[in-house]
Amino acid sequence: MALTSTKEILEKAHREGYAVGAFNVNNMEILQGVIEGSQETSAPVIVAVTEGAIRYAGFDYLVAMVRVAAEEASVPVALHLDHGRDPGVIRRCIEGGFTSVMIDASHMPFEENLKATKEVVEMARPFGVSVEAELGRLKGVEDLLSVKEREATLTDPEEAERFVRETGIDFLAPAIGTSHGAFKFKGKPKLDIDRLREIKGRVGIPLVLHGASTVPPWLLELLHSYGGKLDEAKGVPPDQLREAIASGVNKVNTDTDLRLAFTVAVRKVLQESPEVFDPRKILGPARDLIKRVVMEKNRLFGSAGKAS
Ligand code: TD3
Ligand code: ZN
Repeated sequence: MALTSTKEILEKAHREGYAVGAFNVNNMEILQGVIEGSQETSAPVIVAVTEGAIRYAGFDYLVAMVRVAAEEASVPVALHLDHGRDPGVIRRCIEGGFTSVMIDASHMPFEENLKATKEVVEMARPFGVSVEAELGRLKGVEDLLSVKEREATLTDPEEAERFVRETGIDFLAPAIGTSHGAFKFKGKPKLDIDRLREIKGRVGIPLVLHGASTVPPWLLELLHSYGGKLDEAKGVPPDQLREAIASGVNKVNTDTDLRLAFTVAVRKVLQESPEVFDPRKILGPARDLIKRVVMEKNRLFGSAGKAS
């Protein structure tokens, strides 16, 4: 089928109380793994590309690949710009067939974030493209904040309410304690679920969880067994992710876990079969392991079986 509206996919998830995976893709094998995993679990799926992915693969290449993927797929597929910052890129996505864009002005002061976000909503409306925005800041473990400073980076529910009302965005990404990458927590992982519930109650639209990779121990173990090195890596515990979904998250952004799967599979072939030099024998297993991880994710998110 053709690309499906992100809003349609997420409104259904919001109504029925589950989340849909937004998986980052940079090349054909990752995309195929994401689509195959979603088909196998009958799950709707959001294909996410960043400005970095567009620089890497090229805008037209990515859009063409995702369109073909959607045409061939038996499940709804949406195409989303993740963390849009460059107004030129955002405009190109809106005009070029994306079903949603994220404007990430979360690094700006509140009023400026609001203004920049509103402008993107106005730009996107005539094209029927939906808009995600971020309020609050995602911090990594390396940012070394005190408890009080950390608190200040999390989304204020009252501000969230005003932000959604005045911008007219379709989906909100609040900061509740996650961060991007493989090193999310120094001590015990802790998401601010109470804050999330309050935000959901006030805004009443689909919420997005960024930095939601779980960094599965089995993948880390494999990575280390094939010579990779990622000591102290820590993701969001699956139980807390489940709680976040039960409390109003409807889109779960996942990049790190796919990168880990890709790297584990490539390391395995290269280490176990030194005679291999056919790219298909190196990247095929990466596609297969991504498929397996995506299947596991869709079951955890509750999107499995929700394709129709
Ligand atoms: O927006 N994204 C994906 C892109 C971030 C840059 O890699 C996320 O929120 C994914 O977070 P995670 O936990 O997979 O790093
Ligand atoms: Zn993100």
